[in-house]
Amino acid sequence: MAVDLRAHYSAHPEKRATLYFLALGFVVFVVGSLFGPFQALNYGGLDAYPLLRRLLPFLNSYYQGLTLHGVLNAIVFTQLFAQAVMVYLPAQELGLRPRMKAFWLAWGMAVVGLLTAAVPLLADEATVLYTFYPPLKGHWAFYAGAGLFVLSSWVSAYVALELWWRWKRAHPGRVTPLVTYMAVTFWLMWLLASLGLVLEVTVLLVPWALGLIEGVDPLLARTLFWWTGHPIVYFWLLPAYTIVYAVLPKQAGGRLVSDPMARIVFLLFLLFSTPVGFHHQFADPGISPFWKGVHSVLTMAVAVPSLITAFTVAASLELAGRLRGGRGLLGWVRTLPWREPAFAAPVLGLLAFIPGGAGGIVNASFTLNYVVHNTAWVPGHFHLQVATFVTLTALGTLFWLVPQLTGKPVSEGQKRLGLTAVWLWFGGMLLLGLGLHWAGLLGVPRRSYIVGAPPDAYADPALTLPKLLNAVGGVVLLLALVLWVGVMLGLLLPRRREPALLEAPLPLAEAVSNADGRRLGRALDRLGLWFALAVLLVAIAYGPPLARLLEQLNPVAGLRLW
Ligand code: HAS
Ligand code: CU1
Repeated sequence: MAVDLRAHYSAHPEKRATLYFLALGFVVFVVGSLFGPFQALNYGGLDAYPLLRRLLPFLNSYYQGLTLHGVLNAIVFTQLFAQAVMVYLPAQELGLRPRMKAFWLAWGMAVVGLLTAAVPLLADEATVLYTFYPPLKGHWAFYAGAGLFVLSSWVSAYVALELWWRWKRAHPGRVTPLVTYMAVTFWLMWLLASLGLVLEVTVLLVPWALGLIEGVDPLLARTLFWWTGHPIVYFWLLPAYTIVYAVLPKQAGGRLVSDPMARIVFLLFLLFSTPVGFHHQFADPGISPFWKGVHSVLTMAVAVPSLITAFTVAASLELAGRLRGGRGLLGWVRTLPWREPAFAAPVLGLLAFIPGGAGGIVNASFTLNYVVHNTAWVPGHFHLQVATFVTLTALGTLFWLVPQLTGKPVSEGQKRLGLTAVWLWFGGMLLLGLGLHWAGLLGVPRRSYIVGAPPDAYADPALTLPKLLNAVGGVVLLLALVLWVGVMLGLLLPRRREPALLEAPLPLAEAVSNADGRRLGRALDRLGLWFALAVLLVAIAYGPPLARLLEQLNPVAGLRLW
């Protein structure tokens, strides 16, 4: 049967906008990921960068590629995915049409911001890595573009919050539905969290890069950066958590064991995500150890919602496995739908998230941090977190979301190939994660073109195995990426569409215990109050140390090291 796509999209304009965010996000993901294997080979002791330079003649150095990799994969891809799902999911759940002008405005700002930042990045005028620490000084267009890109997320926040306000007005006294609750806490968290970065870029970096002010205080800039730089990891994480709470139990054939527990988790992220940034600055002078200690303790608090998630999601999966007939201590694991990439991808990601999270606790421990800080251990940590769990969940999501947005069916062959790509990605990241952690413990620094060092610098025989793991991991990941692109083209290029897919409802799991109609549910729903508390915590954790930094400013002129 022919599908009148135009009519469908005019009834559901949010689907087209969501598709635009996803499409841009995944193109960026693929481009950014191409640099990764070459960096892994560097950490494998092999210099493959000249080869990459032959393919991409604009590339002047390892660090230019590394900047592109970090900016595109960590900042751009993750935000675009969040802007797609954290608006689309609540809109579908509530059955409301988002304010489409604002939805498109967010997309337009993201595109213009991305293009503006891309020009200096490609021209090697902003090789400042994705943390752009002063005194490294890039072209103003990079900072302005990045700032505009981040500001587009504020427009997405408005679109999601407006949906919620509209629903609340129409349903006085009702408790917010779960996915919308997750989206609202997520966007509130991000509004508070992103303030540091927006201030850093607009007040310090853009005027400085334009020559309007002569210097910038590096410590102040770093502090504002990490105000956002830690919670940004939860900005990447929570869309994936939303999916593993709200959708995964359904795909597993079961139910979410506790809806109130899921709400508590998101509320804890709203409260504790931001006042913790000093755990990235333990080694920075000029911040009192007292405040570093406070942030270290609060970091332990923000690990709690992930520990609760481990319990709740595993229990939901066990329930599903037992409903499918699984018996015994672990028999239920086997009965889960491992052949479905939409299921396998996030679950494999969750498995990698366990060692990644344990490493995070090590990082957050004030004293242990000195052992691992600025070593390859740190990229090992975040490749398990964002590059494995978050990315695999995003890849898995496409298998049910793209058919719903486009009407295009996923064939059995595509599922099999997709599953292979997912396993390769998981395996490659485990090898790389292990190799980088291990090399880091042996003192290999992060962000270093180690193959360019003097020959005996990294010749310690103890490094042989971790180097091998990194190199093999990189090659496996390149294979996974190529296969993944093939699967996606195979899914998107054919013109066949099935109307039933377009009409399919969101695959949302029911919960065993609910929040609606309960006192706890109503208390958790008082989000204005909880947001005020979150602001207060940030004011306490950042107020005095920032006041101190502002009292003793030490502006320095910029450097160009590339
Ligand atoms: Fe981190 C550095 C501490 C989580 C990302 N982190 C980074 C950087 C990035 C990053 C990008 O305290 C580098 C920044 C830079 O360039 O300098 N991190 C933590 C802590 C957590 C944590 C305490 N990080 C993340 C997440 C990220 C991320 C999530 C991305 C998405 N991190 C740090 C610290 C540093 C740091 C320091 C600075 C290091 C330095 O010196 O520079 C916690 O949130 C982690 C809690 C997680 C857990 C795991 C729970 C397990 C779950 C899975 C359960 C499994 C199931 C499967 C259900 C406690 C939820 C069952 C399966 C069946 C088959 C049944
Ligand atoms: Cu952090």
